[in-house]
Amino acid sequence: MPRARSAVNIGPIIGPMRVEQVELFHIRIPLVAPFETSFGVTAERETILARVVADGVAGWGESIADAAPGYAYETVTTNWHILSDYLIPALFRAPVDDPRQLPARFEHVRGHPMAKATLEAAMWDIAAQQAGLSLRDYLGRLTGRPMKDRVAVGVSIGIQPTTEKLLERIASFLEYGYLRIKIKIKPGRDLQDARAARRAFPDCLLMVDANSAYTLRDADLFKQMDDLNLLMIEQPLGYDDIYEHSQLQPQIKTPICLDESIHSPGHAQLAIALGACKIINIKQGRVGGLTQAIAVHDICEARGVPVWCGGMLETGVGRALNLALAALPNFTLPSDLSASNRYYNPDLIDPPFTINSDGTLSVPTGLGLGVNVVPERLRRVTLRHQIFRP
Ligand code: OSB
Ligand code: MG
Repeated sequence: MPRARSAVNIGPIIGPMRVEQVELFHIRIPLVAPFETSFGVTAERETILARVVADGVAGWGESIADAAPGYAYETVTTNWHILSDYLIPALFRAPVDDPRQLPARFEHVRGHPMAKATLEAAMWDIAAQQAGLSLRDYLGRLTGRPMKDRVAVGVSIGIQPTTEKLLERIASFLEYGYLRIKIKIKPGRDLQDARAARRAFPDCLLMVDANSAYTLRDADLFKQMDDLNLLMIEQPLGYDDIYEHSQLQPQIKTPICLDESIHSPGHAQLAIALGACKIINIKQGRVGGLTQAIAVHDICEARGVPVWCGGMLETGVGRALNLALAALPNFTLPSDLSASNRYYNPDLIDPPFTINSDGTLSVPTGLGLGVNVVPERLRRVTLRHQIFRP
């Protein structure tokens, strides 16, 4: 039986964490249905989980990298290499006094934000547990900000075989309680799907995500989308572009939201200063961890740019971390945070995340991440396991 995360006894808010052991698990877990984006189809989620032990307390982190470099250059294999050869040794080098020191600890590795974020997540889980707090309350204490109890959630719907099938999927997710619908688009499956969705569901919060499938030459397509009252258009242009988005945004009324292009607080500043977007999707793994994610949140808030939490088909481990992050006040738009059963049956954690009747997910209140990994389920999906010690 996994140890329940409940009884709370308040310790120091920040104390040194001496890392004794790190375990990596390369997992492959089937999705309840294949997920298609403009960059490919996934039927099984492949990623890495890290379990870190410091001073006898175990914390968990989940990578957002996938088997293939379709969304970003990092993969399970590059993460394994960077973690085992650089980041884990850096964690063993000296105690960590505060999880917010980790971006500096990992600075000698350029890039590889997803690998860095995986270990940082586990350290945040440990730090919050040592303080006797849920991660949400721990972040609230460190930032001095009011944290939400519940996070408004939307669902991301992959490209469907037909427009009719898409409309059926939207109807069932709205029925289930999701507050916002995001549909994936790609050339040939864009305006027609978006128009059909808007016609069938005139009042729903609706948005599209192109995952970088277009260029500035497609500006007319996005101008036509202005008639559909979309909440936003996510990442229409190049995955590493900010400039061309700044050329597109003034040509359309619909807000552009950047996802793939934003890897740091500096990118967020640049994108906002250039007028490349009006909204930012924050994925802690894409920006190198929770510390940087909070920095992006704060920059956006100071400039009046709302944010929401993106997802990468996380298991309950990554979902729990995302929920604590999305409890920050500038997460004002519905996030890509679904119930566990949207992607997994069963999830790796117990109990699973379920959607509340008001279209929210509750932020866990147990110690740290507040979720328990079921060892037997983890064992079943693990392809490779390695233990590292100082
Ligand atoms: O672009 O937001 C994206 C999933 C995999 C890769 C990229 C993206 C997505 C999603 C899924 O949209 C969001 C979720 O986890 O629910
Ligand atoms: Mg996206």
